[in-house]
Amino acid sequence: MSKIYIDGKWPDKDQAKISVFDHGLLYGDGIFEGIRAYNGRIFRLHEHAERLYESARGILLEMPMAIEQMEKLIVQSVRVNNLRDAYVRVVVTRGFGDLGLDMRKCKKSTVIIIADRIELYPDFVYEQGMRLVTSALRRTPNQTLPPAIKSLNYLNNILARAEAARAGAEEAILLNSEGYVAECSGDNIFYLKKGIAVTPPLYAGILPGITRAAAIEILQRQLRVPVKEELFGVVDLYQADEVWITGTGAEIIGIKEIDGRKIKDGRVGRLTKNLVKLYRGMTTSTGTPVYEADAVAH
Ligand code: PXG
Repeated sequence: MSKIYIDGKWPDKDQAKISVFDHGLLYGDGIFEGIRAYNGRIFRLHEHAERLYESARGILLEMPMAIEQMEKLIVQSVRVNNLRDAYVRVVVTRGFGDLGLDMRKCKKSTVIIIADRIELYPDFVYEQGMRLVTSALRRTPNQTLPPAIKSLNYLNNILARAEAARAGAEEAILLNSEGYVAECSGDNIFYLKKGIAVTPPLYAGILPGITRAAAIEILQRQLRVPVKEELFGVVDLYQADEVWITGTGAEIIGIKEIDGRKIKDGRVGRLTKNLVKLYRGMTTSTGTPVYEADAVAH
């Protein structure tokens, strides 16, 4: 039975419970991270921890431990469950309070760390590409709760994803309130046109994806492809040479169709295929070791 970290304890999965008065449940008042471990190493652990702590600062949430301690617990969550490939979900909520909105009633935040096996997308998705549709919902604007904060309020994204599924697509594109492409419901987005890779800038109102940052590094350093962060519309995607999405769960997936329009010949592009391969090389050869044997092996 897998063990879950909750506030200093490691109960079994079926005993891992929180209060119905937790403001994470009552109001979605909290933050989270989704992190992966590959072959006994946690990919970009420090970047994920930093984003978690930035999210906490953004919502006035006091973290009950130092970031170094959090990183140790994340490593431990993979180790106590004997996993080598894992998906780690860190959730920090405002904690137990009363039924009002007042966060001062919540005396201590709740920290939950779940390390589990990961559900991968099937191989054919990487080989044949994914379908996207543009959602009628807009990405929550920077003027409200900024998308850079990975908060527990994912309902907008969940509804966009459901809309995509009902239209026969796997992911939804969300435009920002000005109508520029922001990102997908749980992934960032890129396109390639005439040898230049383009992705929305952070000010478009997006989550600063850790996979996005890794993809930019690979494009610039290994593939020598220039990357521009600029605003664009959905038509730029329709007319692109290649489109791909990036995310911890998805890694890098090529897009074959958007809103019923084929991207080029409707097949995953050559650059996207190279990116997928190089990203896999990066995830399996770098990262924080979970077990001592992996620490000395490299
Ligand atoms: N945009 C949004 C809105 C996200 O939630 C990403 C981009 C990609 O970021 P990273 O750092 O992962 O490259 C995310 C991350 C899942 C899952 O189980 C993934 C996310 C959120 C919730 C669940 O795959 N996304």
